[in-house]
Amino acid sequence: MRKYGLAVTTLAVVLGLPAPVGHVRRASANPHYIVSTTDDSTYDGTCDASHCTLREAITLANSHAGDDYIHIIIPDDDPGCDGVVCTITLSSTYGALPPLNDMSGGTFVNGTSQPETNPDGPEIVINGSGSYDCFKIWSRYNTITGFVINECVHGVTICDVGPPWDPGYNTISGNYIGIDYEGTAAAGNTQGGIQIIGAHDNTIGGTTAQKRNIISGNVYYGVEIWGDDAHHNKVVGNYVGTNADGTGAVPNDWNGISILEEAHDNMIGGLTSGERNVISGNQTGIAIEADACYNRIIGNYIGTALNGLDAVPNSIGVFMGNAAHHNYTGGTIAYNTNWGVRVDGAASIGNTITAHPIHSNGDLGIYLTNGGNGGILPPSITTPSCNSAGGTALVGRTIRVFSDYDGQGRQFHGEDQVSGGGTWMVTLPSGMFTYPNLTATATDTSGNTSEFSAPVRNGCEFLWMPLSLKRY
Ligand SMILES: [Ca+2]
Ligand SMILES: [Ca+2]
Repeated sequence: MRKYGLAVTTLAVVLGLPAPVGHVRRASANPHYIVSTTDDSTYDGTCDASHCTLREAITLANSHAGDDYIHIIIPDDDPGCDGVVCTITLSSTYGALPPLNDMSGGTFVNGTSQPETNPDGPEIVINGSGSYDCFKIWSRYNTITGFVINECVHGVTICDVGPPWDPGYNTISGNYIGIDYEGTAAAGNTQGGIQIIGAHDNTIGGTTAQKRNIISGNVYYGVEIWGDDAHHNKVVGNYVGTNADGTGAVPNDWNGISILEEAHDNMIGGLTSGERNVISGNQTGIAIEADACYNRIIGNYIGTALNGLDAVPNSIGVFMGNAAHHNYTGGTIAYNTNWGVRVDGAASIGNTITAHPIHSNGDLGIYLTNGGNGGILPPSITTPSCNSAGGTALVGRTIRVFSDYDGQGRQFHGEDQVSGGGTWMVTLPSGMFTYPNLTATATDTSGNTSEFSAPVRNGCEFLWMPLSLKRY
């Protein structure tokens, strides 16, 4: 898989040249530390040709001002290597790895420098023995890529610990976090996969397959974004809760992604297919809670496999509760065993849901409860036909019309804003509705979106049935 740049990187190391990242830098100013052993129990504080542990390399990169590169090139006769992967088990003598904390420059921690031996994933396993945090970041512009990160307490923690540190602009990409090196079975971190606490502008994943993280099998959550200084983080292009093929569940036992405690303006997914996360197989796919606001969930597959078609259910697709407000949910939400989207609580308001398709969820596609989204009522479709739907609603509301086999939103057909006369109408430019039932949602000017309306037949079953049957 992600052997991008390996040959160049390895050559660069041999020649003492800078790694192929960033702009050209003087090698002498930006040392490469080459980790050469899996044994974390010996620490002499130096990295040389005879001995360099990951712990030593991180410590030296921190103390050296400016950017640094840590490559992993462990001989295959190292006792920690089995011919497929090399496992660095954190020592009980030293515990958690030291945080990356050099505010004068970022550190690029590169597991992809290890020669290819594992056809199913990264070659270097970091194992926290179930007792220790593994990677920790307190500073800026760091990258962690190309690792299997298993059985830590937290796999990766990006944490604001206060001045002089300010964590931001870090990248976590191309890792297996909480799942084994074959990408098929849980080897969970005992609290969670990636934790972003009070940190901003970090990127989890990327838009290419090489940058995809598989974040699955963690005991509580896959990714947690926490605190009012946690903003403008992006989670893009990852598989969260599935195997490495994106075809089956390897659940994060609680939430795939948690956004909470006033975290705001974070982006899960994006408008391009490369930014899409597959968030499936978890207890709850995405949970936004505790005053988290202005977060955007766009373009993801939530409850489906990589192909967007097969079911890999979460229990709940998206949960917004406990005063989660003014968040936005789009994308595909299907096959979740309970609700597609649940908005819960009287202070959970202004949450706009334009997601489609939403279909085949076990309970309602959109469920408002305990005053969520102000309990805004869906519109009634009073004039259904083969190619149009209309009705009445409060002036200013935006009505979105869908068709479905059931009462959700398998196909989006268009929207209209309720006119001064209190009426709305969506008319297809051509053809007729895709599925026999019509539903609609209403969104008010404060951003609250309703449940789906009770489904009504589209009024052209006589025409629709024969056309539909031709497909089977
Ligand atoms: Ca050493
Ligand atoms: Ca440094």
